[in-house]
Amino acid sequence: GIHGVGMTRPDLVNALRAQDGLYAVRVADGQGVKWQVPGALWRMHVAATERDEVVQAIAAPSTRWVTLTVTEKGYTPALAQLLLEGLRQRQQAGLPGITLASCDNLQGNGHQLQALVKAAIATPDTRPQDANLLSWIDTRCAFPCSMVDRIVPAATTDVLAAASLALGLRDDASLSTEGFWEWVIEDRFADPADAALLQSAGVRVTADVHSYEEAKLRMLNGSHSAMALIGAVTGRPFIASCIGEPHIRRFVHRLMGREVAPHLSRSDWADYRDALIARFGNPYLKHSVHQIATDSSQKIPQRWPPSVLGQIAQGAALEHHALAAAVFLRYTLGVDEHGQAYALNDPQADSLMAIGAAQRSEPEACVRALLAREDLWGSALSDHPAWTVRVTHWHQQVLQHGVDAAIQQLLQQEP
Ligand code: CS2
Repeated sequence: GIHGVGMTRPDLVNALRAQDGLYAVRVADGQGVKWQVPGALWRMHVAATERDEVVQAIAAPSTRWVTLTVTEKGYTPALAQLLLEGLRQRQQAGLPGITLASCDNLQGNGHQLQALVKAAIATPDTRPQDANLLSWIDTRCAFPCSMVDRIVPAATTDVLAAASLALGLRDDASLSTEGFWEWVIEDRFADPADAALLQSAGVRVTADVHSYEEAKLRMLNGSHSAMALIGAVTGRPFIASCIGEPHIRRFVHRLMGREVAPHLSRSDWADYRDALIARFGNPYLKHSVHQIATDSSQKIPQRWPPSVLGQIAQGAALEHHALAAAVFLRYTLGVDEHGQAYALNDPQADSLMAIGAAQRSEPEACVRALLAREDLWGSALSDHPAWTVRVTHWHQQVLQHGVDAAIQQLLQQEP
């Protein structure tokens, strides 16, 4: 069973408790539509208000794994302290170690989680007995890297209505997803026997998660972020509405094939790209562009700069990413091309909007200010002259002619 933990908001946990942890999942794509009711969730708590229960759950003798899906910005010292408290109790009770598996879209997510937890021990107020805790974690616990891939948009009222129709009862926690799923995880577990268990359920257990991670982050998530920003600025509400436009589909196809694929270690990238384009077009997934544009400042660093740097190293064109970065700057205006206002939902919203505010009167200075941000682009790419020139060019086109015309121009310029 799964003991589900919401980090802050009680609404989902409350809805699930009222339904005994049961909820409907619509699995729908070109292959058909089916409903499932997973029954694995048996307890639910909110970490912010029920901390003791969460710590006790981590420390419970029956607990074998903690998986984390807390989004890019969720890897905070507070998360580390929460995990650490549970781990400390396990150690003191003489219990076995556990596997802590990050499932977030971060490169080397297991390494990042492990570093975060260990850094939380090595603080100035470290208790002397925590020296043992550190070595207990190193020897008994495991932090495998993993790549999880399944598109699961936030539920819409459409999905809730379809669920109540299919089930014949109200379900406030139903979800819609695609048939495709892929979980690749590093063969590094507190209990080595878990490898065979996962494999028997269709999970790929391997020593090399890296090549799957980088392909997914740069191809799927990189395209997602580009389309999300394009959709937000042009007023197209869903990923499927973006990929349904021939010029955007060609743009995304070329972004992946020309600028991302050359730097991947995964060799079956062409099949992967084509499968992604089909998944993006799934008409059942009303995947909001504003949902994906949320926290862009936390997502872009994993998704775009590695490909751009790869292109720069080879002296190759980076036009598609430069146009996407230009659209990101345009997005910070908070109003689409039809005059419709939208909110930037991002921990960096204030600083991004401050950078972008004057872009109509001082476009070049605004591009430079955005591209100077090391937290977004990394030290190697921020302020890079060739990149700055191309983003400045596409930003001018976007402001003068609009995003669609800029994309068309890019497609013609390099057939
Ligand atoms: C999306 C991902 O919201 C986002 O940033 O790019 O949640 C994406 O849908 C998943 O990674 C698909 O596996």
